Amino acid sequence: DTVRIVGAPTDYGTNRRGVDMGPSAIRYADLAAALSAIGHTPRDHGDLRVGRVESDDPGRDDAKYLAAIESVCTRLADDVSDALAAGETPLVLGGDHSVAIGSVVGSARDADVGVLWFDAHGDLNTPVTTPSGNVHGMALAAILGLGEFAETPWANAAGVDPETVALVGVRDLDPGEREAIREHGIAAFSISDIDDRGITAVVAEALDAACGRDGVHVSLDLDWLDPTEAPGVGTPVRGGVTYREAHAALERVADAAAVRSLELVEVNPILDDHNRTAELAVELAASALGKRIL
Ligand code: DIR
Ligand code: MN
Ligand code: MN
Ligand code: MN
Repeated sequence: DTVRIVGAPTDYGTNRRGVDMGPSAIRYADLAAALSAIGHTPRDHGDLRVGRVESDDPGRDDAKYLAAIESVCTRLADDVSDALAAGETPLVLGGDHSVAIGSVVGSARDADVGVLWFDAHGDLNTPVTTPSGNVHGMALAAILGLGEFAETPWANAAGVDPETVALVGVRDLDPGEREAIREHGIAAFSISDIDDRGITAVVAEALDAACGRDGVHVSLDLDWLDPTEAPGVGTPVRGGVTYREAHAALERVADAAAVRSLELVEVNPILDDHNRTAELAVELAASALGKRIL
């Protein structure tokens, strides 16, 4: 298949600078060659134009740079939706996780899709519950239209509701996020569920919970993995999934022939050990897009 690569080099959703270099780092880790090696045709559309965070105004403390994020996500949604209309598989390179708002809005346009959110975090805060004001911690709440995001049409993904998303591997939730999971009945599989039942069983349940007729959008925050494997992230949390668990999860999602669109976010080269987190992101993308050992 043709895989359309779209870079979204944003820094707006987080307070650690450097994640805007993620798309360069992931390309430098030989993304295109890894896709070609498994029979795909990579088509790199370059990066979206993104302003400089240093010269922008955060605007408000409880959702910093939301206007700039709206601008990026609105354009990204169009690119993702255009790629799908052209029969291509969109592969979005972040950037911080706020770019997922654009990816999911674009992927869900005129389609029935589920969302698999592989992350240490829930990203379910709202401007009322956020401890940081960072929109990367609110991306999924925005997509679902929770709280004041009900009034931000550019951020709400059509047809994507609490019953069509699953969180996998979460281990660091804020009180308001736990409340959102309970109140809206969001399928949330914690790292403890993976301890108990194993990654492949958990992924099968997550696909059951959140696979639409037109497949799933896979949102992969590299802080999902243990920081020993993925040190180049802004908000590392100990006790993450292992290298093999991560591959096994994405292989199972690929086996279900379910991947409509994919994104790799939160790779921060400034914080990385050489480029190993970007290299890992490339490997995991290959697993999600059909790479097999035999
Ligand atoms: C925290 C951190 N829950 C927040 N979130 C992160 O700021 O809302 N998400 N790091 O990826
Ligand atoms: Mn995240
Ligand atoms: Mn995270
Ligand atoms: Mn619904």
